[in-house]
Amino acid sequence: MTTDLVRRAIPLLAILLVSAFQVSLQTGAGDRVNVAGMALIPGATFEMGQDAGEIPKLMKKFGVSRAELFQEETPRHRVTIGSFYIDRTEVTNAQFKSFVDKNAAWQKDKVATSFHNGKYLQHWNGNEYPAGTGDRPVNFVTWQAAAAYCSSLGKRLPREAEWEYAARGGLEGKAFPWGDEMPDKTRANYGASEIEGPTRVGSYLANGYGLHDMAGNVWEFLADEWQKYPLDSGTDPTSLFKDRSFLAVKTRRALRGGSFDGGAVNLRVTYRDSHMPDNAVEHVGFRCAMTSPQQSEAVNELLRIHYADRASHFGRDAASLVARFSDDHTNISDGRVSQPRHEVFRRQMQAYFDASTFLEWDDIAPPVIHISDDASMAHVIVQKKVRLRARNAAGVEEERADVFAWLSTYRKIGGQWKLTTITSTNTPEDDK
Ligand SMILES: [Ca+2]
Repeated sequence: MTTDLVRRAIPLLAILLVSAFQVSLQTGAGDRVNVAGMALIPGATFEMGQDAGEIPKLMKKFGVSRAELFQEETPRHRVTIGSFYIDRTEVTNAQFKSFVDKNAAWQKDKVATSFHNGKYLQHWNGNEYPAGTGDRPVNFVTWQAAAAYCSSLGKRLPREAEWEYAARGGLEGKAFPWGDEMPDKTRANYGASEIEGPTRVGSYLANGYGLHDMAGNVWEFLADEWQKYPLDSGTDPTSLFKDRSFLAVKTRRALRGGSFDGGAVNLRVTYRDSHMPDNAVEHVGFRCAMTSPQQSEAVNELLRIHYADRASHFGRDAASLVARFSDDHTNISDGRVSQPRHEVFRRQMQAYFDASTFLEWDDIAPPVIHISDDASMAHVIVQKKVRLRARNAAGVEEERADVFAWLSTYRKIGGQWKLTTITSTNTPEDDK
């Protein structure tokens, strides 16, 4: 099987698995938050923004004469984010209506004048959106109304770094959520699509994380104050949502993603803009995000295990590796099933490590981690390329490269994550 085939097969497998899990979870406060319609994005360290050196090329590519248009995206810098949930689509008119029906303070005729520019829900008739637009993104909303909506569901607005990482959909260094190909009207609702208004959410293909309209349809309000890069990590803007202090926000807020009204250049995952928080306009809406401390910690622990496993390979440390396996773990390797006892397995692994020198372990994509409802079970999917030097059957040392696809099942046993099943397929690189 080629690497490409492995790449295509894994997301399918992931979709099948995730559907087996419940879609609600416990927040720290004990309230159940509905995560239906959200995607779980694993925490990561990534390169945010754009190199200043690329600007002349970008100006030419997008036919832009003003370099300032790209200035706010620079410098490119490393950012680390924790795992989080994010809505798969923009919040719709129908969803926003159920919010204002329950929260009178945010109804069009009751909202405080200090919270909007006079255009809040201007296209609505009282608490009714225009007929036939229930599945379109809500627009003419303010940042505060967006924050209040998310807060009412135990969620919050996404951070700018989270949004950019999520928009990339697992791709590295690409311009758009789908890659580097230029936009056209089949990919996103933007100016050249000539729709001239918001369209049904999810009308265009999702990116690698299952997120729709991260390019176009409506711009999306984010939690962060508008700042030059790098963003100040001292104040976490998501803390605003815990005590509803978002109501006191008066400063400009970041926007992302472009809209039905904008150019191809705005659809780039790094492109930045900002509005005042009370600025309700036609081309801006939002989506929500959420951090679950329990699930977040589980994802982080499993990622730590992943990197510790990697270190065990390079350090020839079979004892540490095997300690992370449950006593009765099952190993399915290229279709062969075994249940090696702990000590036997440790000796096998140590012999393999002693005979090998690991030169490279490169994750082809970030590990995909799915956590069960109560954070007691998890699936971890890993694709990696491994290059090592080892003796062959004839006793001659040779270098080989393999591509592995791993599906591991973990259970929390005695407070520790233990690997219970590992299914792996191994494709020598030469077979490609
Ligand atoms: Ca959008």
